[in-house]
Amino acid sequence: MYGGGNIFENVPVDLESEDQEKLAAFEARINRGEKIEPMDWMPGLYRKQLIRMIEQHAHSEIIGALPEGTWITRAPGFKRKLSLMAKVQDEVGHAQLLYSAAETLGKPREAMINDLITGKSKYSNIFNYPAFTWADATIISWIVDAGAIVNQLANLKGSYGPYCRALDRICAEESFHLKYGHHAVIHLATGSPLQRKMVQEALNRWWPPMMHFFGPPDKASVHSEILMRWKVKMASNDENRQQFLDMYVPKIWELGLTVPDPNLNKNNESGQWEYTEPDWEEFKRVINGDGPCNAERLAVRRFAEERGAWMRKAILKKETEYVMPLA
Ligand code: FAQ
Repeated sequence: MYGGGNIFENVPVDLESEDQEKLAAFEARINRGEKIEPMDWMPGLYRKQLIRMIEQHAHSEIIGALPEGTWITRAPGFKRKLSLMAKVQDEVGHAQLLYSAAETLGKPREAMINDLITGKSKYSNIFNYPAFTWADATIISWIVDAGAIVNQLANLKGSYGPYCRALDRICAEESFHLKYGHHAVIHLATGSPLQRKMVQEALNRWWPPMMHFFGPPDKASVHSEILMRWKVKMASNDENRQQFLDMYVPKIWELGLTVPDPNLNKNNESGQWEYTEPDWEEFKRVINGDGPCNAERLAVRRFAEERGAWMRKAILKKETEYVMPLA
């Protein structure tokens, strides 16, 4: 809908061929804590990395609406239905904010959606797993949102203005989701033996993908070094994983639930959590399209894209001039 073309295709992405004076000034601005805005000079690699990351984040929000979305009609009671519907709607809204932020870097929204539905772009591993029961939906709303907040609260202090402003609003909304999710999990965890069993089983299912959620271990992370140097990522994958464990394992235990990892333990000397390394081969398969629900998730998006085409055509006037958003 916006965007004048993919300017990202024509920019250099190796730092040697950048203007070294401009690069030094750019890095000095970042080190002073200034925000970089869309029309400011930036190295091609910064642009490319931001598009990759923000676009994947936007796709994750839109695909992330699907596993919970299927539970709206089956949520127990009117209040839960209302809350879940509002939450799912928020997630789709987050995707819109993020697509706008990515568009400021020059990649049109149509190209991003196309890369999603053709399987070219990645999105979060976690949304490729099924939500079998109502308890799965509550665990997503609590635990997955918790992980998302840990990551995004760090990154909202980052260097790219439009992304940080989008994250600011997203985090405020996510914190409502987290409260709703926690409330729904407490209800099940303090309910009948069957409800407790249901929520424990759901936690067992979501724990391994949740350990993957923060990305590969730092030593295997491809992009962290440059993203942290340029203050796009404000905490490493392992730091975020540790912070999530620190904040949420005690809350899970408080509810009398167990974490399905016999080796999970906080080492009091190092202050670090020790855990069983999740299956990173499974992670790779899932993020590369071969998880339990990848095909289904993309089929839903493709269907939505095809069904909505007439509407987009109808509302776009031929003479409209499209501008790149500055978000
Ligand atoms: N899933 O070098 P790194 C949400 C890929 S929003 C899939 O460490 P990086 C809201 C990575 O892309 C959740 N792929 O990568 C919600 C790269 O592949 P590439 C999403 C992953 O970028 C809640 C390769 O592995 N959040 O949940 C994952 O430095 C409830 C190498 O990895 C964001 O997107 C993964 N988990 O760090 C909605 C936040 N991890 O591109 C509904 C912004 C890694 O070279 C319900 N993103 N990969 O082909 C980030 O903070 C970072 O991009 C990371 C990954 C931390 C996700």
